[in-house]
Amino acid sequence: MAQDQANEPERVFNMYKKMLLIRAFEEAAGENFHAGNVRGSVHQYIGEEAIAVGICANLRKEDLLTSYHRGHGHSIAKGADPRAMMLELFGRVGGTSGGKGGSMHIADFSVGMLGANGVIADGCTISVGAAQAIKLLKQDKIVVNFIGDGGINRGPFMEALNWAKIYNLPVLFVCENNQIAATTTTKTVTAGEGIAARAESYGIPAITIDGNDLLLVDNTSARIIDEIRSGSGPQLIQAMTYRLRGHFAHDKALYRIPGEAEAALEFEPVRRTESWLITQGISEEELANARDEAEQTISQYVVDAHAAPWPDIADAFTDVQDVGAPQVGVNS
Ligand SMILES: Cc1ncc(C[n+]2csc(CCOP(=O)(O)OP(=O)(O)O)c2C)c(N)n1
Repeated sequence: MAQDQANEPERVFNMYKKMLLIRAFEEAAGENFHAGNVRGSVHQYIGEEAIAVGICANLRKEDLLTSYHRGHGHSIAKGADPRAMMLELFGRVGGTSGGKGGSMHIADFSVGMLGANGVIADGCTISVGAAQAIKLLKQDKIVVNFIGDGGINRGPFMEALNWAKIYNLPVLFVCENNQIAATTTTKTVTAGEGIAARAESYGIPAITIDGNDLLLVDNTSARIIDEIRSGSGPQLIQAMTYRLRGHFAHDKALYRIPGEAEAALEFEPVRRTESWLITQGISEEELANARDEAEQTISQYVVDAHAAPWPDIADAFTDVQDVGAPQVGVNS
């Protein structure tokens, strides 16, 4: 793994614990989707955790974040409460959006998480709007937009790059390249030289890194985020990774090349970080304790989610735009 200034074992151990929390959350989300406790869809971030954790370790609470449909890890890494997130997945009172948003719409403005988004690439334009506001208000903060590799082929990505560059906005685009868009190998549907080249064609500096190398993600984003804070304008990181599960929880990923997922286990970020921590004197027992703690914490949140009340039917009509539709079922 890459080593640089910020890689004190204690800092990395804390990031590792955050990755474990995300992984335990995602395992529980998948299990509860299959058990029928979580409705809608669940896109697990398993295997990609180092990107969210490494990037967000370099953000301040007031910095802003937008995400896409695979957004649980980004929310947790930015500081959203995973208990409230679990209640949200279960559709219960106490969820991050009162149980109305579900898995693909986790938002927590109190930590700068502006929202996950089920519409591919739409987080890009939201991030640029937020960055424009920061600039107009002369605020000292930045925006990070996480996007998948499939998202770069939609128009909003191109609009966002153009606008961000023209106005020299403080935004970092992070493309998490897990190489598959749903069931399609992304490079077979992407014209040109790829993601970094596309950003560079707008005059935006772009770098491609191994997104499963937590220390490298941490060090690279520390430098780039610092540059953006100092007025460099937008930049892009392409973080190469691999999703270890299907596109969504019920996808068995039969389109994969046989043996591919098994081979990818060797490079997945949790194990790699464990190997590095061991070289730094962290014991196997400490790692096992950290894993147990993450699993127990999330298990308790699942228990809490089962026990939490359902929203009142009348609440279905609050927090939404009032277009004068009849409120069927209310007061009847
Ligand atoms: C505008 C739009 N078109 C199509 C879809 C259907 N869709 C959901 S996920 C997905 C693939 C996304 O791939 P990528 O951005 O690489 O993210 P990943 O799922 O690989 O993390 C598609 C096409 C959508 N949600 N929004």
